[in-house]
Amino acid sequence: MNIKINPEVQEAIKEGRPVVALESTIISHGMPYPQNVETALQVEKIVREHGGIPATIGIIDGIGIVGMTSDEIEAFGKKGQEIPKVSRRDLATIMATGSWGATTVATTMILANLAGVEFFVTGGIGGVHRGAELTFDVSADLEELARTNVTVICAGAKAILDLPKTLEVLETKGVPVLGYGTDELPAFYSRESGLKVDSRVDTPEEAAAIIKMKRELGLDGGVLITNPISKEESLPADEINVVIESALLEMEMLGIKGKDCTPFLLAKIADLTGGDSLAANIKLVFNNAAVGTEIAKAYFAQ
Ligand code: PSU
Ligand code: MN
Repeated sequence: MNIKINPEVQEAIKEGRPVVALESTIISHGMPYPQNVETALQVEKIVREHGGIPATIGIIDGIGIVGMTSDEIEAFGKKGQEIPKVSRRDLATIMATGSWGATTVATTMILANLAGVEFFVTGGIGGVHRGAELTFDVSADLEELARTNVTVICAGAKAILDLPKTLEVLETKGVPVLGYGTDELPAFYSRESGLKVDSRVDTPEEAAAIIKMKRELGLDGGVLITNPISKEESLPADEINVVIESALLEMEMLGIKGKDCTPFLLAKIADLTGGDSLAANIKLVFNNAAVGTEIAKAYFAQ
C-alpha cells in the first residue's frame, strides 16, 4: 500500500496506545503561514503532554504519510494552497500521479483507518453548505463519517454551513453527535448554535464507552464529538455571524464554488475580524487536542 507509517506511530498502534491523527488541510488551506505551522506543532505537543502519540497525516509524492516529521509539517505550511486539497474523490488521482496532497477530514479519516488509527482531532468538519438545496454542495466529510470507523473530535461546524441541515444528514447517516460537556451543538467560534446534540457526555470515559459500544455492535462509521470553545476564547455569535454573512456574499459575487469555498471563507473571516477568528480557531484546536487525547486514552484503558 502507498502508505508510510512513522515507526513511533506504528509501534504505538501495535501496543494499543492512544494515537491521535491530525489533518493537513487545516495547515495548508485553513490558516496562514506561519501560524499554521506553529499551531500544528503545538497541537502535536499538547497530544504528547496528555499522553498520546500525534500522527499528522498528508500526502507527499503520492505516499500517504501517517505521522509527519516537523520538517514535513513546515513544508505543508509554507507551500500552503499550492498543495491540492484532497478529498475522497481526489485521493486515487493524487496518489497515482505522485503528487502532494493536503488531506481533509474525509481523507485523513481514510488514511488513519488504513493505518489503524482510531482517533482524530481537528477544528471543524465540513458539512452541508448554505444554499445546498440549489448547489448540492455537501462535504464528503459527512459521507466519510457515515462509513469509516474513526472518532472525530472537533468544535462543531461553523456557521458558514447550514448547521440544521448538517445535523439532519448526520442523523440520516447514523453518525452519533455527542456534546462534550454541552447539550448544544457548538458553532466553532461560539459555544451555542441553538441546536441540540444527540447526547451529552461529561467525561472521557462516557465518550469512550459509547465508541466502544458502537464498535461492538458492528455499526460502521465515525462518532463525532463536539467540544465547545471556552467562554473566554469564544467570539459573540451575533458578531461573527454578521462577518460570515458578508464573507458568504463576497464569495457569491466572486463566483467561488466547490472545494474553494471553505478555504476562501476561512481566510476572509480572519481578514474581516482582524485576526480574532484565527486566534479563536487556534485555541479551539488546542482544546480539542487535549480532550481528544483524553478520550483516546480512556478508550484504550477500557
Ligand atoms: N472547517 C474548518 N477548518 C478547516 C476545514 C473545515 O473550520 O480547515 C477543512 C477541513 O479539512 C474539512 C474541509 O475537511 O475544510 C471541508 O472542505 P469541503 O467543504 O470542501 O469538503
Ligand atoms: Mn464541497
